[in-house]
Amino acid sequence: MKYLYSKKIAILIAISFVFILWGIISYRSFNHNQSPQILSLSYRIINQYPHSINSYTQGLFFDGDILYESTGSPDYLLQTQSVLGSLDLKTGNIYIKAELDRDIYFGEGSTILNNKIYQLTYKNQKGFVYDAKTFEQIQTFEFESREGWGLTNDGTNLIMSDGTNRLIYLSPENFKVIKTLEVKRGNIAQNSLNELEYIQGFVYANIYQTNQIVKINPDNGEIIGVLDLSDIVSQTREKDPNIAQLNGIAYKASTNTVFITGKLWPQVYEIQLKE
Ligand SMILES: [Ca+2]
Repeated sequence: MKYLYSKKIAILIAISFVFILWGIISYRSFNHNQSPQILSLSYRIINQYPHSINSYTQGLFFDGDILYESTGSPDYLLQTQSVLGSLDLKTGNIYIKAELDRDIYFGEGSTILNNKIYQLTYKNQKGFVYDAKTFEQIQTFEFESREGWGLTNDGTNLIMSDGTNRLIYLSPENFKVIKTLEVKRGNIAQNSLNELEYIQGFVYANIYQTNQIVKINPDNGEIIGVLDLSDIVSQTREKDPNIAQLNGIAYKASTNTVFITGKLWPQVYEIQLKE
């Protein structure tokens, strides 16, 4: 009798154990399903244009239908300049509107907001503001990040990257930090956010040293889509083995297309995004 009683308890414990285990597994899978789904974004190439192989691209944006680029100037690449200029997509020439002294500054990301063009520098913790019509330098500003990388805007604030997983929103008037967004891929911090573009309510960012552009939800920093441009990168490398990283996204509103290029690339690609 006593033996039978112990056996019943053992069975009861075993059943409870199974239920607890089932509960844990269900809970974990439920939590897993709660993390955002990351879509693979697809695209098609609409057009290709020439681009100067001396342009070490750090910023790319449209003012109306005119494409602008800002470039950097690594010491070991003597042919490079830190300039801001418009691109002639027929020839690949860059018409220089402003140039920084490369002995002092390394030009980084740029963007246009309310008729002013803003440009970051890499390690001087300093940015420049130009009149978008005359390209006269009208102001300089300082920022807290140790390094300046990409720059875009959401129509109200400047949004900069600094090589970490942070997007920093700055007031275009007094350059105070409005908010900081921690960008995550699933639960993991996404570092090396580089050139940026704000497209229809989302922030797109090149990830340095990769062939990926990520689509970020600006409400919570979650990556919700990944655009893998490995095919475009290898196609470009076949044309010119000396190209450096993919870096440069510019949205052309009039055609709803996106222009993509990279450092020292011989080509600019016009692509259409599909989900
Ligand atoms: Ca851009």
